[in-house]
Amino acid sequence: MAFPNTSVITIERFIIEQERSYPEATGELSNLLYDIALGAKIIASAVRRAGLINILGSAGVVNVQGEEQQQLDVFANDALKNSMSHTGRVCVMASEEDEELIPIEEEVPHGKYAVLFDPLDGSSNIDNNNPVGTIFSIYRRQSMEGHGTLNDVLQPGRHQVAAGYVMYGSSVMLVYTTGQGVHGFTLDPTIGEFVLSHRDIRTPETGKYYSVNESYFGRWSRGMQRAVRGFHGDFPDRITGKNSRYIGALVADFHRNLVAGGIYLYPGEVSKPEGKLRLCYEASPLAFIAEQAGGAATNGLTRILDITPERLHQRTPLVIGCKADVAFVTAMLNEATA
Ligand code: AFP
Repeated sequence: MAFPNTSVITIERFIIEQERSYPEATGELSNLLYDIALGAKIIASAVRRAGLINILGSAGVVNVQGEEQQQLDVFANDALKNSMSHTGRVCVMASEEDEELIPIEEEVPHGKYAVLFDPLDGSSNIDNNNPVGTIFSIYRRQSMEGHGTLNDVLQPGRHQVAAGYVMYGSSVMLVYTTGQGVHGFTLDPTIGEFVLSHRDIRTPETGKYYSVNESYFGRWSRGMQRAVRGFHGDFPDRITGKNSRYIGALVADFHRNLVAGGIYLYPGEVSKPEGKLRLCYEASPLAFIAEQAGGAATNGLTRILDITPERLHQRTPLVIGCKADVAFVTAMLNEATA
């Protein structure tokens, strides 16, 4: 009989080993990452059972983005809050599903980290059994003590100390960076642990896929239209044509492109230049991961990690993926306005 491998590297072991290279580390960030991993396991089990126990469907409330919330969104939001709120490691949280900051209760010690998350991204995929994801972003607090403030969460993305995502797909994967490369873990359901499956993920210089919702083509600027035509193969002297892949769940599209090579775009429209995605909950954390893997992320022209958010739910256009492909989009946008 073949027994499972007993020397697997769990996420816990990996984080502890990474922490050893920082003698001054207190272990608080490591513990915060386990807290999030626990929240992710709880969400994963609910996502897996969603079809079975009939908790699918709208919760009947509309979130701050004006979108109808699914019940699983509410559950995922609560699971993450509950996995972090009592630990004393966090001073404040912010969620894509909550209009205001999420304070930490008075009687709980207030820690040194501010955490932002999109608990269930791509939730319109739930009803069709397609992948969904969680995205998180961690900053060191700016305020000195007590309750965290808006200044703690409205920091430019380059100040992140960690960021990651969880993809609930054919398997559940947690991918994160603390600024020492990007590492991926797959949930082994038989032991209930995330085990190291993708060490030091590097994305190619240029990719074979492009991911964008082309039904909006007519609403984009001329420069953006030309960039996407480049991906069709219309300018072979500038860029090789790519294959189109679009799931409509950012985490799933981003993950494929990160590992296999590609670019994801969610452009602004001429009449809605800020686009759809959220800077703090989606663009900044994934930009940190993309850069750590050797890729790039811009709003078309400006590096995402250099943008200081002014509002919690601020939106931004997003161009993210392989470096040469992201640079091509910037060049096409600049040429169109020259
Ligand atoms: P939902 O959470 O409303 O499904 O939105 C998902 C998302 O924020 C992101 O995950 C997708 O890449 C993008 O929006 C899809 O948006 P379109 O349906 O406009 O292409």
